[in-house]
Amino acid sequence: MTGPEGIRCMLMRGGTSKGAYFLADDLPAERAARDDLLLRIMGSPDPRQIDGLGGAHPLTSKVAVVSASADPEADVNYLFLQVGVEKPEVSGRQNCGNLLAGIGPFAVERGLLAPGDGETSVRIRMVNSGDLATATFPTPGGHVDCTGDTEISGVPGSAATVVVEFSPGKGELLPTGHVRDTVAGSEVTCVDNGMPTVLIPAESLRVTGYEDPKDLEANRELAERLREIRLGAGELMGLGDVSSTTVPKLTLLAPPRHGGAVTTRTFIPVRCHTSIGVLGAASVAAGLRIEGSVAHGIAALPEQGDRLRIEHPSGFTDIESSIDRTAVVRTARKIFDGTVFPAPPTGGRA
Ligand code: NQM
Repeated sequence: MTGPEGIRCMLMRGGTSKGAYFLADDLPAERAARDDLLLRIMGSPDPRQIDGLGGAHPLTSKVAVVSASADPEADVNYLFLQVGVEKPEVSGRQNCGNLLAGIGPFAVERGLLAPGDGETSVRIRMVNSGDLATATFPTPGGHVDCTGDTEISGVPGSAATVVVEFSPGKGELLPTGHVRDTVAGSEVTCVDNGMPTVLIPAESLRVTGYEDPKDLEANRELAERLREIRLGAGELMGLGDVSSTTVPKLTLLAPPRHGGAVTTRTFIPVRCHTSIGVLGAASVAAGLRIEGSVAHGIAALPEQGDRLRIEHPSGFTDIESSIDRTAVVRTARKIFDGTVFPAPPTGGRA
């Protein structure tokens, strides 16, 4: 079979998401050419992404671009790109803490840094925000081994632990300058601990916050209310016109039901997350701790310790969250490593 030239690519599950990982050197340096190529690799735009690697959902239409870092504070640079499913869009406006979990193993496998004998820590510059994270994972005998006993909600089975520690970000925790704002008639708290997020009491939108994501997605009235709130909050958060961007996210809050701190349903921003993003959870956790936020009267904060359990549709995410520290346990797994063949520039795409 003849066709276009292939590109070296690793498909990995990172946390509860899945994406195509590339070395920056294996992609075109010019942005328009790179984005066009990524759309053809992922099979976008097409609701089924039938002709590419994408899994027909924003959580499985993700790309990580990795390179060695010249920055003395980092080993590697990680650029996250969200590839539209139905729209021909590639956006670098947000981070992804789930794909972040695969960056260390990928970097070692590609020879960007030498593994430790036992475990390896990789300092990662998240290019999208400029913030730093450190990922630590087992490398028995100097090799990446994704197998292990750690289970995370939303992923069947178990895999090796990846501990991700975030350095304090440069952004404002309260981007509007207020603990609460009234936006499109709803009281919200806009918070950013790595992911711009609007916290909204579920009850104020006439839902319980315990619904199945599919039922929430099917609720047209809710979708319209969320759209109005997001547009207003985006302006107040200094993000400008957010009508076609992936941030801010919207998280509906309800009292916990399984011993955690809070129940969440997160819109990213149109589809409802089947669990919750990592930095999304970190932002929710920070919001719960802010005196006077809309989480007051909804969340149940533990009396001791930094760990907050964020409940979500497929279980929970535990976040270690204090003023100067955010950490989370994830897992990651190499699914394939090889050569991906993009659809030809004009062939087959809608
Ligand atoms: O918040 C989905 C995901 C994410 C982002 C999204 C993420 C994070 O679950 O750090 O991981 O909010 O678009 O992959």
